[in-house]
Amino acid sequence: MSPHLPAAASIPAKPFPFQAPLARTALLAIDLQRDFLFPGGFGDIQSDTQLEAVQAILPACKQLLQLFRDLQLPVIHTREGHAPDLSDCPPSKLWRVGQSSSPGKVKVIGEEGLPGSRLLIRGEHGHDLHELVAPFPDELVIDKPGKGAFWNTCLLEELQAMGVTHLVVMGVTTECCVSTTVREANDRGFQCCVVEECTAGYNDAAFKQPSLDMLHWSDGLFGYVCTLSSIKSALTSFLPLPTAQNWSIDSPNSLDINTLAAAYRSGITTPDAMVRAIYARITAHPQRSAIFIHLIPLAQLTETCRTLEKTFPDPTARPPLYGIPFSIKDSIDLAGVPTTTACPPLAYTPTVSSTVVSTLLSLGAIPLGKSNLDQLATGLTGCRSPHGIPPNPFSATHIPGGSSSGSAVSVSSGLASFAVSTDTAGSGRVPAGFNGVVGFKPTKGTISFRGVVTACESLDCIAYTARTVACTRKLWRLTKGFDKRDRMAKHAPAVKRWVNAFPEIEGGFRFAVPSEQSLSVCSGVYRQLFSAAVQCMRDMGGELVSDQSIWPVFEAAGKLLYDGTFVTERLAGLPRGWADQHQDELHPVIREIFAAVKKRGSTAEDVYRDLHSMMSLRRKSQAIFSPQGIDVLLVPTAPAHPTMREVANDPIGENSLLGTFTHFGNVLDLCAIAVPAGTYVDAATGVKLPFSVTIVGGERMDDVVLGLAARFEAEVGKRVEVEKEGEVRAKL
Ligand code: TIU
Repeated sequence: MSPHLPAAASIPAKPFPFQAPLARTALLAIDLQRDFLFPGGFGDIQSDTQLEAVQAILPACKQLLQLFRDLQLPVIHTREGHAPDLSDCPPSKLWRVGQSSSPGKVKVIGEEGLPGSRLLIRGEHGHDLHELVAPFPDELVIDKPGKGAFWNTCLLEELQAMGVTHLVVMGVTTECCVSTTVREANDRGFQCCVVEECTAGYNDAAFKQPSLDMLHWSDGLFGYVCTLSSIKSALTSFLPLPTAQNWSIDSPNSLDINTLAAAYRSGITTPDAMVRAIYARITAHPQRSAIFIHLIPLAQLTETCRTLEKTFPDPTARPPLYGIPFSIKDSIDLAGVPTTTACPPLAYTPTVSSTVVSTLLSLGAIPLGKSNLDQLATGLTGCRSPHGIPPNPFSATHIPGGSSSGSAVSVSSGLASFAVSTDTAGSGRVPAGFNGVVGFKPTKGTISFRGVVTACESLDCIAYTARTVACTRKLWRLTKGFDKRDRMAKHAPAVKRWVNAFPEIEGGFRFAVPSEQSLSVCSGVYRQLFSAAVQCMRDMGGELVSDQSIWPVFEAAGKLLYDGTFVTERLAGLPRGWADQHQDELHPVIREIFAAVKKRGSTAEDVYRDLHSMMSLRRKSQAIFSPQGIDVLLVPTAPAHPTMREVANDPIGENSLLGTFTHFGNVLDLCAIAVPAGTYVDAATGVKLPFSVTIVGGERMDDVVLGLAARFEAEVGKRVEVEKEGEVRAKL
């Protein structure tokens, strides 16, 4: 949403004003398909209709759509229909629509309706949306096999992913799909408002008014009803939104996804100009080859930009990541470019991009190159690559963190808007923390891992690094989804949750922190900053739960990762016998780790024992992250920020310390986000370093974790300023 919009709009409605918090409001356009709007379509055939009444709403729908687009608020379209083989259509439905008594009207779903088009079948002409209200490339289209838009669709997950809790609803038909959807939405916690002139049905004389009255009757039994003029006058006062006035690579937050998108929309810069500026910056970086293992040639980048600019000339109708530059961890495939995992003897050149990268490309993002990493994505230090250590922009002596070292450094050094990487033991979180940026590890198996070199496959996960929680959320929302070609992919849960439309009233949440004893491994300044972060969470309405039985579950799960047999899975990801045959080509620390793993001589029995322990701990963790337990766990992202010298002196010991608060994440199938939480001056070197905390949530609680992280980010933003004031006062 635009930062220029006010927090909430009050729209006169029945039974009382609809208070829409604009950051959480979307337009839902129901089934404005040819099959419901054209003579010979499903609506026309099925009912002895008043098709004109339904067609007559189109200009009003277009106005409402334009209003939401002008405000840059999300728009979601639905389409009713079935698979071509009707496998998702209950026989009862087919049978009933075949009972028509009107001669010539006995046609059912799947038969020809509009000329050459099967009725309500996905992919057919009649199934698609009417031209006047066709979706833009950044708008979501939900295909629904039923009347209600939530049934057997991903609508709830998508709305949760966007953080939407309030819906303005339009479309056809009032008595059927609009009513069913609003009734369903009500049970799922949404606040809905139907716009009277933007909905109609096939028997308006009898049904339209009663349908709308039933929705708002009894103090809003299911929701609200307003008029087009009332919503227009409530919302048009915020227009036009201010446009970006200038952009240069050196302007503040120049590469932030939203800043860049606004600059493109205003026409003050283009992907081509951006790419040239960022390329100059990358090539001027003295240590660029420690950050990027492979850079895409400038000529290829400008060619990509030209194609993008030609394909999407309309600045208001562009894909959501149009012209956004990103870096790719070099364990993730980009077609035509070598994937090396910083282990040259294992390099290969894929012909197909990984699913996640393909999706990012299809959304308009521009890949700049492949970023450095700890070899074989094994490590949390960023000091285990033959290409050198990516330089932490905050300090020449401190580590960047790993294994997604180049990913985090590319974002924190202003060499990419975001990075796509991986996180097995904390590889997305730790480097983000040490680089003052956001690092998000969603629930495992929810973003496809296909086309990514595995480190420890059953515990691997895609991660994103970006400057803000909002941008990270956008990347996750746009690229998540079940991929049947990824054997570790997870189906969406059958039982769905609901949303809280009133977090400002019911904003309380419960959180836990590590035990005192485990926090004692933190440096003094990390302890202080972590206490401030805990206070910040309390000030946000969080209740700190001090239940001594919680932390040991996370601690035990963390130990399973490297002290148990799971580390052996790293060998199983390599060709059989490869690690033995290529010892001399491995980074010395990786060689030492693999040798230690072999020496243990773990048996299959040991592996099963560990698997059983993991499942017991997962069960316990599920009980912890439940309505009776806590919403989230707050941990320091790492216990301290070591120097490169400290890591060189004890590469394995320092590494395992770094994972104190991250190792358990994938073992327990959790999601987690590392968020900047202030800065401090390092006593030994005098440099200013970032501090970071990680908010951890249960499986599939990604939207909850992201929502709290955004609030935390805003709260910390306020405090950092207060801290500065304090510093000034102290000096005086
Ligand atoms: N039959 C009917 O009136 N409507 C539907 O089947 N779908 C919608 O309302 N969109």
